Amino acid sequence: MAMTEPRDVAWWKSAVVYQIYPRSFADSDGDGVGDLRGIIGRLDHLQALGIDVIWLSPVYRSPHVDNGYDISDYRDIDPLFGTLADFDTLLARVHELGMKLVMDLVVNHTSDEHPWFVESRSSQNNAKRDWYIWRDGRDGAEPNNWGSLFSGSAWEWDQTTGQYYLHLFDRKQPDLNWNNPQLRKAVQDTMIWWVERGVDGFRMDVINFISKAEGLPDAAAAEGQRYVVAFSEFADGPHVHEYLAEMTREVFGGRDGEFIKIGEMPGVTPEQARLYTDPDRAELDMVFQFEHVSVDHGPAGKFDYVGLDLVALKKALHRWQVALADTGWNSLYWNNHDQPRVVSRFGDDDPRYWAASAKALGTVLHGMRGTPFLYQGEELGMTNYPFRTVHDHRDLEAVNFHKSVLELGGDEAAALSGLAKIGRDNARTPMQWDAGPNAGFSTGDPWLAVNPNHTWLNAAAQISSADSVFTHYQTLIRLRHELPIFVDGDFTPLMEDDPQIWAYTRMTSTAKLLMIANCGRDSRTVDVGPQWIAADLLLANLPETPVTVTSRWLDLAGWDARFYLSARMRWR
Ligand code: TEU
Repeated sequence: MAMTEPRDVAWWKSAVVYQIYPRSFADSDGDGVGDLRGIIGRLDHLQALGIDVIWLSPVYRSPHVDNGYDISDYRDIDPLFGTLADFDTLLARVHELGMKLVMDLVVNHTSDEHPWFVESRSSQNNAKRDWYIWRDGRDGAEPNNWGSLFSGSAWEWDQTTGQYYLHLFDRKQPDLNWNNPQLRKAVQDTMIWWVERGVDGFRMDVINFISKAEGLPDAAAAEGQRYVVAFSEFADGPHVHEYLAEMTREVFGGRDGEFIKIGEMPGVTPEQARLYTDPDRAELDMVFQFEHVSVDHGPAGKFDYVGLDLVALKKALHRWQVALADTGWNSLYWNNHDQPRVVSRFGDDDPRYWAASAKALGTVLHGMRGTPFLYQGEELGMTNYPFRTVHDHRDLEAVNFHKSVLELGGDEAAALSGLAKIGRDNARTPMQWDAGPNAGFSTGDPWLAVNPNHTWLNAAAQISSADSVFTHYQTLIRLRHELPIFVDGDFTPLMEDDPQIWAYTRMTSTAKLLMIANCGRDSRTVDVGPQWIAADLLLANLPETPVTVTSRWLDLAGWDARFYLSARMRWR
């Protein structure tokens, strides 16, 4: 008797999301910075790729200290990017093409130029004083030992009112006080304003930082350490679940299933993520965890690059697959505007292996359970930029880090090599549309240098080629839409301790899928067991891959990656 499995209908479970970093995507007016009209002119690229949802990094009014993650007006578009009318045109066009649009919501902090903060800092008695986190100093110094994620103390002294304010990021990004109910209401009203404008959801920036530990206690410090990035005191704090549930209730009411709610959560554990994404709790739909993008960070922090341990990378992602198998949902990503390019980081950007490794990493990630995210240029296999001096970087995180290394008498060469490998500007170089001047991104001077490899690595070259990285991603996206096993199938890791082979299975009551990838240059012969004999090849990244499995031994070339599909009854 045929068994029909009840299918979970949440629309975002079979969707693929594409992130646009507007500043670097497409420039329509030649000022060297991407803009909304530029995006409108390139929507055909996204439609051809087949994605379902666009996540737009911030386009609100901002002084752009952190490229728009420092917002001074939540209800307007920055003139750099266009106007609200341009935004409405973009949204309408996206909807006409059958796609959805998600806004970036940065509400752990605002810009210090936001009118709320301008009021808050005007006097200790101002009605909005309590919308931010103000404290007296302690023994003539900062209120506690918390460090900013962007180097130095997390506290800034305010001369006018004689207190310090908290900023987990830059001093121009003061943290909001979510314990204040009026502030929470103001944030919810802003979200409702965008929902009424027609947006389809939110990607919420560092949303697990909004509830700080009661009393803002010192964090445990190592010997001689002055400032500590105190995840233990501000991540997943005491009221965060309550505030998110309230937000969902107040903003979306009973309609929350129509929207997508994504939480960016540095330091989140799988146990916490289960709570955030448990549908019965109605908080969020999925979170961005950071474990797999931290495996190459050393003891001295993210720019202390220690190289890739593939087993650690596999185990990090597998742990999340298993932890959210029954309750909750994963997001799947290699790249975003904060991460270096995956083909240079976990793949092999030597021209001989570049295409195969870009496709192999796509295959590994898109075969997993969760909602896959692509970051602009990832569908082309864009690589890291050859950064040399600190002047090549624009990102304040890089500039601050370099400065603090010099101040502390550290090793500048090591700092620069860490920045070149892990720095965020790797992701932010302009999108490579064609081989022409400035890669077709802008007719003006781009705000950040274009990667010199755009002469051969660009969209125009790939769209017309049958076996490009782009066409491989087209197929990965189509498979997720067409085959329920990618959405529903149970996940089981294989050969977890193998330092070169990445393999897992997905299984439903009727079908079984094998993902196997050789994450290295050397060829390997791998025993996959007799149960895969006669399985059909669903996708390969190299030419002349056998279309059926004829032996338990598979011969894999360097960076060979495959999906095999089999009906389950075959070995019952
Ligand atoms: O990032 C949060 C975050 O903690 C890191 O990923 C961040 O990029 C930093 O490098 C930590 O070392 C979010 C945004 O994605 C990022 O662009 C912003 O700079 C940050 O929040 C502040 O809004």
